[in-house]
Amino acid sequence: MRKTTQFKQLLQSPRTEFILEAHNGISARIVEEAGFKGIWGSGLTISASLGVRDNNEASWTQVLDVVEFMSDVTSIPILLDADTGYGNFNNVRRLVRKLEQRHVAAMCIEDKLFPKTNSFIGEQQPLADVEEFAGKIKAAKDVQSDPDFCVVARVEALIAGWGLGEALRRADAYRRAGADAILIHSKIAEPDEVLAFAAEWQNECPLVIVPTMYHQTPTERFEEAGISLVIWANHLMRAAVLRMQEIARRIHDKRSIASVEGEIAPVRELFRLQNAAELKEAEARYLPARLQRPDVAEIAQQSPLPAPGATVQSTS
Ligand code: SPV
Ligand code: MG
Repeated sequence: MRKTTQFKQLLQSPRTEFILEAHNGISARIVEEAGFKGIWGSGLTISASLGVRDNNEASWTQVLDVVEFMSDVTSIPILLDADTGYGNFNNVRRLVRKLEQRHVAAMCIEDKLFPKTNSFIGEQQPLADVEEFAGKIKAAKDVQSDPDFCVVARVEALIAGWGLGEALRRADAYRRAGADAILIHSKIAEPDEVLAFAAEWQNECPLVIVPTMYHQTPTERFEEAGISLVIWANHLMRAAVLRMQEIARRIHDKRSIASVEGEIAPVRELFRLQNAAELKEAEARYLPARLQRPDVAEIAQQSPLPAPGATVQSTS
């Protein structure tokens, strides 16, 4: 099934579905192997992995390069966090074409101003003009060539302190402009705002949430509220940062790698995640025997992941 169709089915599933953040090829593969049906290409964590701020400091083509690596090594759909769309309606049109070429199933755009700031930084961030933002959604829907490519419209009214009424007004305008789903974002520690929104919204189109700040909420409450898709938005990056800091300190302080060896992934696990076994098999098929590398028994024994492209369905 095409990745776009997989993602559309996630949005339209009668159950609450879950996707997890990834920020590069290896983390994307780890998300898929864990059993998730989709990947959140997080603006925050892609920026963080590049060592820059979540303020559009990474250019949109740099983000595209990262998401292409993620897409190439996975067979589940990616919802790319495309911030504000990196410009106006015209930039959004070009972005959609480039995402479709890379088999990215869906994008999320938010009604803030370029360059954006992460929603958890500061107060009362300025919001986009509703009609102008609706035009971006319409432009995206008009230009997509795959009918199942999805546009998720992210409402930042609660983040900016404009209240429930404004959030609903914006969400309705974006739904009418053609959005396939509404992401309602909140930064308070309780789920009250998004649950109040969901109660009023009455499932007019699928709802997506990002419970980073209201993380203690039992998942059943989201299910009862009819939330379609929950995004666990940054947890692999945060896990990796903590572990990398700890291991780096220990190696530095002990001037030795002896004590950490048993606590980190073996080198052969990196080979496995890179699908080294498939290359070995391909060499056997395509290289004359005299030019093949000496057998690396351990790699050859691993069952290879699918060949590049083998599981990635065309979106056209
Ligand atoms: C991201 O993961 O980049 C998001 C979610 O946009 S948030 O950080 O909550 O804004
Ligand atoms: Mg973001």
